[in-house]
Amino acid sequence: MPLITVVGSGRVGTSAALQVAMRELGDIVLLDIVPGLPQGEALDLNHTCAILDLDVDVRGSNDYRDMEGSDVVVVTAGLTRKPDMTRLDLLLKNAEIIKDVSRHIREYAPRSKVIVVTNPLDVMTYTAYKTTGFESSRVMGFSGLLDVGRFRQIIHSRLGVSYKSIRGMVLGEHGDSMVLLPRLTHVGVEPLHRFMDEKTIAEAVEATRKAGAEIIRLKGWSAHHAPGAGVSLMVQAIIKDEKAVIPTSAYLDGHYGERDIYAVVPCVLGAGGVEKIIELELTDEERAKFKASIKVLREAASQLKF
Ligand code: A3D
Repeated sequence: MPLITVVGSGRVGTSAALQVAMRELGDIVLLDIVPGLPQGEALDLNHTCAILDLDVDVRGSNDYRDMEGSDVVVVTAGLTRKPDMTRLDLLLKNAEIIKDVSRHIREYAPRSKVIVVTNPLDVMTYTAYKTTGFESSRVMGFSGLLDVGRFRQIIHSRLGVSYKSIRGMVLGEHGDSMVLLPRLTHVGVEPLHRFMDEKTIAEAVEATRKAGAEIIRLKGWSAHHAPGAGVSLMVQAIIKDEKAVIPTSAYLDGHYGERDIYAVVPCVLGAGGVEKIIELELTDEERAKFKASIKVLREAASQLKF
C-alpha cells in the first residue's frame, strides 16, 4: 500500500487528506506541530473511511519519523494569507517553516516525491528543492489545477457546457502575475474565442486572478476544498503513474529560456514525479507576460538565503 504524508493538518492539509482517501490512493500520515490536532483529524477521517467503505488508514502524528517510507509528501504547513496580505508578504515566515519541514523530509522520506502547497507557492517550492537537495523532478508545486479550475468554472457557468469539455492552461506565478492562456483554452475541440467575445474572456481572466482573494474576503480564510481536490489529482498522477499533463510549478532548467527558478508550466506527471516539461509555442504577448511573471518570482526568490 502506498504511503502519502500530509505535513500541516489545517484546512488544506485535511481537505487534501480527505480527497486522497476518497480516491483510495494509499494510507495517509497527517503531521502537524500542534499536539492533538493531527490525531483528532485522523480519527475523524478514519470514521469517514468507515462510513464510505474506503480501505485506507489515516494516522495523526507530531513526530516526523512517522513519515518514513512515504511515496509522496504533500506540504501544506505554514501561515495563510490574511485579507490585507499578498502572497509575497508570507514569504519570509513561510520560508523558515518550509526549510524546517524539508530537512525532515530529507531525513525521513528521502525517496519521496514532494508536492508543495504552501504560499507563496513557486518560491516555497524552490525553497523545498534547495533544502531537500532532491532532484528537481521530485519536487513540485500545486496551484495550476486550482487556477485553471477557477477559469473553467467561470466558462462553465457562462456557457452551460460540461466541465469535462473545457480544458485550459496557465503559466508563471501562482499569484497576481499568473498568465492564463485563453488562446489555448478549448471548449470541445474548438478554441474559447469561438464561444466568448474578447471582453468577456478578459473579464473571466480577471475574475480568475481575483478568485482567491474573493474567497478570503467572503468567508475570512483561504480556499481549501478546491486545493484539496487538485492536490489529490497530482498525488494520483504520481501513485498511478498516469503520465497526466498537469499545470505544475516545476524547476526550469533552460525551459522557456529560464534557469534556476520554479514557475507553473505544463508537466507530464508520473511515478518519477515531473517526468517532462512541455514547452508551448507562445505568442510574443504571452511570452512577454510569462517573462514579467518570472521577474516577480526572481525578485521574491532573491530575498531568501540558502
Ligand atoms: P491552516 O489551516 O492555518 O493550516 C496550516 C497548518 O500548518 C496549521 O495546522 C499549523 O499548525 C501547521 N504548521 C505550521 N508550521 C508547521 C510546521 N513547522 N510543521 C508542521 N505543521 C506546521 O492553513 P491552510 O491549510 O488554509 O493553508 C496552508 C498553506 O497553503 C498556506 O500557506 C496557504 O496560503 C496555502 N494555500 C495554497 C494554495 C495554492 O493553491 C497554492 C491554496 C490554498 C492555500
